Amino acid sequence: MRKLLAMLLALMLALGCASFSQAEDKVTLTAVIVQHSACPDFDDSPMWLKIAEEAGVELVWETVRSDWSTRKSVLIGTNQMPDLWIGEYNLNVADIQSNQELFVKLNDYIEGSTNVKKMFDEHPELYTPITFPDGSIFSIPMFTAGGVREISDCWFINKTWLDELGYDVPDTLDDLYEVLVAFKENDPNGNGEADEIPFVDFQEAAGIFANAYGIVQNTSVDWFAIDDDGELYYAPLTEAFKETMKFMHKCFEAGLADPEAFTQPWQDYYAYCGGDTAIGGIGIAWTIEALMAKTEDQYVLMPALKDENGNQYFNVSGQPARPIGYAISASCKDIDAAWRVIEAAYAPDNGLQLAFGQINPPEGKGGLIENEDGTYTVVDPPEGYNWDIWNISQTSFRATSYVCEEDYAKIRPSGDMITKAKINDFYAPYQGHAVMPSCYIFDNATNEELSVLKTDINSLVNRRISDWAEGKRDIDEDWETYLNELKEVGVDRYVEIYTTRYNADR
Ligand SMILES: [Ca+2]
Repeated sequence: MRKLLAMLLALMLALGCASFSQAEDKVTLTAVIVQHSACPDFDDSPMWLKIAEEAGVELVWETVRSDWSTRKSVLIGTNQMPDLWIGEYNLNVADIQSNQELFVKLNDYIEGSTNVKKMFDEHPELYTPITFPDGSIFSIPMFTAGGVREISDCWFINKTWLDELGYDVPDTLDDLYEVLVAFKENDPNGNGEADEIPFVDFQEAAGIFANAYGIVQNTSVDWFAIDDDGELYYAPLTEAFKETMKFMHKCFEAGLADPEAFTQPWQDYYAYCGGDTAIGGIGIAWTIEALMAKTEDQYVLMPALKDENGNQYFNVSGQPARPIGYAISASCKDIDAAWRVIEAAYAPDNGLQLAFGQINPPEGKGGLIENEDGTYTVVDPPEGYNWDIWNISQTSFRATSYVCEEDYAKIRPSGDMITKAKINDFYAPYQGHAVMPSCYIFDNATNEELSVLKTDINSLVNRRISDWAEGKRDIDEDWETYLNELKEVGVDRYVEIYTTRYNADR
């Protein structure tokens, strides 16, 4: 194709064709993207060619597929920055924070925009993770409504075993315990061996058990939670946490988890759960089939546990937004043109295409078929194709923009699509509880202080979770000692920093 274009170009130039003068005036902008191996380069992407056309630019992509950290330090360290940074894995807050002078402050561009401004107007919470303490904004987040990242891990139970033994899906801790014991004692997989592991990936259970004690967290912020009055608190300091730990211990002591639960690498339980015979009673993973590869049809999703008031809340993991989707280098040769690219990418039709693939794609390609009633049907992958890989190869993977709730509601998933969307839908009724936002931007001094506090405190808490569960320490006897140790490593200051920041937004 390129060769053909080059020949045509040569021919037209030879003929003295004037129609290319406009094309020659087009500014060429470089963009860098960190990309998955299954996603083709964007140079020939119809989605991105359309956006570039609308912005009146030509985009030249550098696609990085491995060793990004080395490449990134060269780009930033030697100031060979691309004009545009596009994609969710390119930059983190620290990259921008330590190099603010290398990036364009975008506040005025946002204010003067239509498409990008619409996203912020509809989701003002998106300002939080990108706004620096002085109010400056250097990046534009990506946000897809119904986003596939609201629940990172789900939990699920072997329904075949439940039916076999005459139990319903448990939704209280007492029922859960009873079922786990029954799984252990009754050879529910019927092979005559006591090979069942009632609860797989048990070290991840603490966060879910805690829901039954009223602790509902954004799991990406490690045990911060919000109480009924809207106050932020640090759960590991509370009686509810202590009770959660006692339940962990009760299960572990009764042999309801793998004895190696706190030390084994995750590959181990993926190996023993992935075989032809179901071994796990309850598991925690990204999807059911990720863990129970050959027995997934035996499992159903577990609901949130009921707390003492009968409420069911499930933890949120992260947010559907990716805070740093787009940034412009201060060295960009035409900053207005670079902004036009971002603004074009956030137009509703482009937002849909980037997230789901081309609208009305040619035969054999993935994307969305536009229906007469204004809805869109997702094109199925070819027979036998893995959905995830297909999806990555047909969309602008890792480089989406904005899909609002109204547009997302028009999407009709294909049969294969979105096990994950089904999981999100399943847990949606349990997500009414307020949680702390995923990330705040602090000044450099506070960041340094936090990084020490966070490391010490998390490691202390995580060590205790396993020690208590395994019975290496008695929870009641150890509790005061533990609280004092937390104080010694600065838990009061840690909580103060987050509380002050959280309250500033209230
Ligand atoms: Ca068995």
